[in-house]
Amino acid sequence: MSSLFPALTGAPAERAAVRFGDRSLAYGELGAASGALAARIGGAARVAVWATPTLETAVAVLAALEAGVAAVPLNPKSGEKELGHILSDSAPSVVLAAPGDELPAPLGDLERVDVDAHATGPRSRPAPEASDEDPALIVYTSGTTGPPKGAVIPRRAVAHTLDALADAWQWTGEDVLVHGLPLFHVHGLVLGILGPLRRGGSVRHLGRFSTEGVARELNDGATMVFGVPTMYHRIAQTLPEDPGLAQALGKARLLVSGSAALPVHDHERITAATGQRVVERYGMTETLMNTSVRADGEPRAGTVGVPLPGVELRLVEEDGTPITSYDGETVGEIQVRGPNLFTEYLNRPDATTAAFTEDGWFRTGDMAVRDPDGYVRIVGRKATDLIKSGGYKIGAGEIENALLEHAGVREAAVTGEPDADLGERIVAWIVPADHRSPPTDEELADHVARRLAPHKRPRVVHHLAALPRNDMGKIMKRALRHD
Ligand code: MCA
Ligand code: AMP
Repeated sequence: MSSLFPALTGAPAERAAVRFGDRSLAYGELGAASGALAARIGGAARVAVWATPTLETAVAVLAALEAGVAAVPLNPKSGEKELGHILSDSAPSVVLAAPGDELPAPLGDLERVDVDAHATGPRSRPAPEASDEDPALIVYTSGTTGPPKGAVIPRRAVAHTLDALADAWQWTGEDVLVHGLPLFHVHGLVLGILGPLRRGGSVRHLGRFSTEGVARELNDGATMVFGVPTMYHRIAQTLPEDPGLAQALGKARLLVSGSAALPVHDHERITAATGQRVVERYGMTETLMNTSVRADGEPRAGTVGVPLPGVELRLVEEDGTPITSYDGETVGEIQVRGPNLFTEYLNRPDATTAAFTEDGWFRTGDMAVRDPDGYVRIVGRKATDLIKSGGYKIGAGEIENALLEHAGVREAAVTGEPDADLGERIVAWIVPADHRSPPTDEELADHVARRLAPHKRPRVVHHLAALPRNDMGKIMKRALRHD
């Protein structure tokens, strides 16, 4: 297929491409650096990328895609158990990392290639022999039970979703995006880095999100902001005491929120202070983007807009019958079909088969209604064992297993509860092995952070004498209460 990023060789060499803090690359430099690395890794089956929020990650992922090699982005804060699982499951032949980055033990046996973000050389390179269906990325995503699964995302899905968003958002090479999202998930990496580069525009990454950083970049010519609801909530909280932030946001062409629902209250506070309406889009690691409120459409807080071009979307009843009435009331599961979809879960044919209907619709597990004009409103989720915290999807089972590996824990159950900042926070219910000396909350949080990842740590821990169970011995999570 043709290059996913024609601007790497075609845009003026001096045109701004990516910036992280005070380090930046223009298209000429990015084309040279990614070209040099692509030549080095070409022929590899799969490479892991130590996905810190740096220029090196952008260069590494572009190089892999330009070489037609699948990239597996790794969360640099992943704990040893999670990292070990991802590495043994995806079996990359090398790991790409910034020079000087210290890599933890599970990566010790893997060949390492240091990314030279300032390598020089020709920008032109032979077109990769990869086809549209070849994998571009393998992104790990949590399920209700067991370890995360690797969603295999083909090149055509990346191209399709980015071009559909360009249509919905009137996104062009003139846009300058600002964000502070992590680069090991679809939101920050595919939309936030690959998106601007496919358009021939530029992105300024904040390293880590801050309202000051967003205001600074908008005052300095940035036109779009991408964030998860927690980030917009923090913006809404800051606005009353920071008129400069309101002014800066007022200059943006488009503010986009996704990864979880943005509460209507936060929509309203931002609009009241800035005159801007935040646009929501709805996606998933497995499907990339499905719907969005369009830049030229009617903004409507509490909805995720309409299906993107090329995406088929339907709601179905519990028994699989499609719901045909758009009455804003009848709730069904969202199923989607189209070129935006992943191909499979790596090494998990069972899970792949279960995720699709017989006629090829992907079951999202999200529950929604449709307004009479087709706007989609997400109202919930089928699985209560999936928690969305800070925009991260976290499986309760994964945390329960990690907690049970702690010597001080006899039984464990994990739930999510509403949190104004994070959307949901992780709550652990444990039966200590010894009630006279139970593990401290901090010890359990550290244990989960070290095994899995810091964002998966329980924020609240309750101690119980026993977990409520039904006659079959199954934990009744709805009966979990703290006295
Ligand atoms: C705290 N920390 C710890 C511990 N406690 N580290 C180790 N052990 C501990 N016990 C560290 C954390 O690593 C973090 O470090 C810092 O302390 C603060 O942690 P935390 O409180 O968790 O962070 P936060 O500031 O509350 O984070 C909020 C956030 C974050 C910035 C909004 O949740 C975030 O980046 N969310 C984005 C999620 C996302 O991109 N999802 C997309 C997937 P440090 O500060 O150094 O990091 S969904 C997707 O892709 C689909 C397709 C879609 O639709 O978009
Ligand atoms: P992930 O598996 O981490 O890619 O997260 C995908 C999930 O995030 C979806 O299945 C939805 O539940 C949720 N999600 C993404 N965008 C939105 C949105 N705008 N509103 C509500 N939920 C969303």
